[in-house]
Amino acid sequence: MPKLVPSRPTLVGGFAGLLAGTAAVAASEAATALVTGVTGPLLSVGNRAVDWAPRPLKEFAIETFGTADKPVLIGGVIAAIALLAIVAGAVGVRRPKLAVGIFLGLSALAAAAALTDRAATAGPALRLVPVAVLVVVGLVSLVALLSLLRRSLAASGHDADESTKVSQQGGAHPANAETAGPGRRTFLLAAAAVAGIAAAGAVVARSFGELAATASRAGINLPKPAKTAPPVPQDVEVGVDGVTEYLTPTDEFYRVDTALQVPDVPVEGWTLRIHGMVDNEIELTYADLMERNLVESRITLTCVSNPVGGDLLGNATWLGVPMHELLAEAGVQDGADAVKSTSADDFTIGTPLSVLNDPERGALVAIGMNGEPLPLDHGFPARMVTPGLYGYVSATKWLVDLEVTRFADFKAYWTTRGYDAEAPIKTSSRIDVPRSFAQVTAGRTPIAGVAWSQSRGITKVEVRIDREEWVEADLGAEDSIDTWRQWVYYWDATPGSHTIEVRATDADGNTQTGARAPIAPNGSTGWDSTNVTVT
Ligand SMILES: Nc1nc2c(c(=O)[nH]1)N[C@H]1C(S)=C(S)[C@@H](COP(=O)(O)O)O[C@H]1N2
Ligand SMILES: [Mo]
Repeated sequence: MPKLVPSRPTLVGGFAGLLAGTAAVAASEAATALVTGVTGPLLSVGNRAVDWAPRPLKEFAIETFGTADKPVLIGGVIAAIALLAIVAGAVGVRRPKLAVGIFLGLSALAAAAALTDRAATAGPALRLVPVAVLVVVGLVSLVALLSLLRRSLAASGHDADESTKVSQQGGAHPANAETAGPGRRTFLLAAAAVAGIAAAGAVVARSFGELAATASRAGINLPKPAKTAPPVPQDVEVGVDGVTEYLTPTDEFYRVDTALQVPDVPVEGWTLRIHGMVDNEIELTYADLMERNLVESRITLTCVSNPVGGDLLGNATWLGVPMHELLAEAGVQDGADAVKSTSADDFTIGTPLSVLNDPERGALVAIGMNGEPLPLDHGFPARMVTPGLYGYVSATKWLVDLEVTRFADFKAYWTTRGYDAEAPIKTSSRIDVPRSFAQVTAGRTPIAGVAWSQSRGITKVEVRIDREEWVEADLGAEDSIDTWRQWVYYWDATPGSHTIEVRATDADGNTQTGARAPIAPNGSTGWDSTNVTVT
């Protein structure tokens, strides 16, 4: 039988570590899929990383990767764990206790993350089930593979504990050692068994990973609204190829939140509690909301992290219960000036009470988006939608709690991280066509895009070429002051390279400032611009 005396014990050790780590994580993710209300090690460690990450890093991630920030972060967590598993295996050939130490350290981290995970709903004992599986599968695999390696090294005359004596030439081992020690076959069989556990774990995780909320959502038939949104005016679109669609398809709607995996919130058992400085505490079920006065309205949502020219905004038709009606029913007491809303994953938002209480403003507790129950990504079963305020101060997804209170008495998630407690959306505009560095042929060329100033409305959009005079663009029809407006300017393009800029004016007469401001602490400012070459 061929002996397992690896020519590079460290390399084989690293491979064994990676294999054991993969099996441990896969088995643990499988356990996660089988137990409801728990978060697996990859996601819970990722969630903690999101919360602990310094603000500039989070801003960088949102600005750079946008909605793809989550896969990027999970990829980072996987890479870091894989690296540590390889290191543990590599050092474990000589120092198995250190390998076990590294592994237990990682397990302790996973346990802490699982216990503190905001998205998990199960109790502490259940939350530790995936971690227990991680520890058992990981330890058994790691120790088994390493001891096979070490025994064969020892048997071949290499002293596994003294690296200096290990030959780097696998073929040249002493003949007298060939009688003892497990062979290459035994190690490969063990490795194959560990790989089998990893594969089985992945299959189970995939097939049983569906969230309870997915099934819950599939069973919902939204009632007809008591008040439907008026039809979209004929000419909201300016008819130029490449301009952002007036109504954003749900699957193209931007997503921004701190949850790596959507909180699993089936309507069964879900309630919305309204309390704090109110005369009557209310607790509403999903059925209660469905039976209420449901209104439909189109509102353009915007993220404070949207950089100048960015696409972290979208326009949808929302179906929901007017927030002011719920607050009136609870009976708001004197002295309150804020509503602190909390999500199922313990994310918090503070919103001015005056805005939510204003029937004209039209804030909703929404349960529908574009004719369907809210998608999981966008807050199923219920979320806030508030015209005119950036999402981080107005649009709580997976909403479970509304507390009438005072701004002086609490700090919301992003407020503790240096963002302003109040943040109205700034009047802004974006050039969609021509794209930057586009090749344009001389002659009549549409310059077009969108402009928004939710709760005030856009009254004017101007364009300027090569920093000359501002000229007025044509506006698409206004649907409502709470939605964006398309605009177009037909330019007689002349050969050469040109800079195009845009600015918008709202119904209050505010014209967008050209002064550049970063997204923190209350939203970017500056004119979007694009450079084109005309031939
Ligand atoms: N629970 C929860 N709700 C949240 C957030 C979050 O991180 N967690 N992010 C807010 C932010 S910053 C924005 S811009 C909007 C985005 O809503 P969308 O993902 O449906 O576009 O949700 C808001 N609601
Ligand atoms: Mo946001």
